[in-house]
Amino acid sequence: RPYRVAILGATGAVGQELLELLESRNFPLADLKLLASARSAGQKISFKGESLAVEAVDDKSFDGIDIVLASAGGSTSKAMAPKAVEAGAVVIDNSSAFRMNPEVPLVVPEVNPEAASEHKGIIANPNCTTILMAVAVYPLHKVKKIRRIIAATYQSASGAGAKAMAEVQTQASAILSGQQPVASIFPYPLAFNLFPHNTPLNEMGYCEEEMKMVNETRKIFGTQEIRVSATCVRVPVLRAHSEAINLEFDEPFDKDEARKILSSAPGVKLVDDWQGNYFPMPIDATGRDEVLVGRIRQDISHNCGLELWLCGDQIRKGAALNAVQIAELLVEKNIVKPKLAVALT
Ligand code: A2P
Ligand code: 11C
Repeated sequence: RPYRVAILGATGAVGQELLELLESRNFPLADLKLLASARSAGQKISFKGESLAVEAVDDKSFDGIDIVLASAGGSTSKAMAPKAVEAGAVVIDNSSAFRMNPEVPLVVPEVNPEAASEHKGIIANPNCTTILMAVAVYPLHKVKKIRRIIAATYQSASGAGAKAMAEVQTQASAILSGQQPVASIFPYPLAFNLFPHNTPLNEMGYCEEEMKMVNETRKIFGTQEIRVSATCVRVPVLRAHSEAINLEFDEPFDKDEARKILSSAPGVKLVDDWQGNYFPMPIDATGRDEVLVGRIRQDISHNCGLELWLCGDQIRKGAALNAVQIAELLVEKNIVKPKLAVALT
């Protein structure tokens, strides 16, 4: 049956992509409600040739809604998701608010679709860097167990939202016309620069983004055994993240076997042209659904090691597409309503 869907954060970078995906993937919609902050109330957004007005979210916004796709930040999700669940909706939440809650499935449909069946009203969409890495490395982990992952990320401005994307463009124009770049969303100018991800650091010196890659990967893969260490860096790219990934397996993993596995892995596109020296680039990943993977090579420093490089659209597979795929999974398995009638509050 068609579903009544609300997008919370409809005016944001991810919200806009959610609209595009619901339309292009022909999601079975009975009704679409666009929610954001009071700042955007009344703003018109076109969807399937119709002009829809954005509404300011409040406690009553979710009456009659079946599915909420939320991407309006952690504090908004914390405040609003329980209200939506009380109103009978399932919330697919793109924020970090509920990801590590043991009652909340954390789902990448190519990796752990079965986890969605356990939902009690909220399903969390993982962090973008984690999603992109999981899609690329899980097909290898299924064949031979990964013992350790060392990742370095090159993250686009879009991870910090639509205003951050605009800021880096304004900074670039300022620099090119001989003016000083101004940073307000980011702590430093990003145009013609890069800096370590600016989320808070823990006592070990890892930032939140790095710890998300550690903890979320373990939850999605269903094992605490995998050791993960990451260095996350923001780079002046608009909307696709890149990651250099070193994998250590329990036993040697031949690069040609890895390439073969990844050439038919769901959600992956192999871009591994050694003759042409052509490998994934953010410019090619932009606007694409697949995670581009290449430079698959034996690690010369470890006989059980493999190296790979990936790029993926942060707004699309890193956020909006993964959320819509989860919604499609719920529809396909007929589990939009939780199995237990116990709402998570
Ligand atoms: P608004 O445009 O009204 O501020 P992005 O990640 O691209 O910055 O987008 C964030 C999204 O979250 C926007 O749609 C924004 O709406 C929405 N948002 C931010 N704060 C709130 C809030 N307190 N209540 C509802 N929506 C919010
Ligand atoms: C970034 N990955 O690129 C972040 C954005 O936990 O969903 C998303 C943060 C999150 O800055």
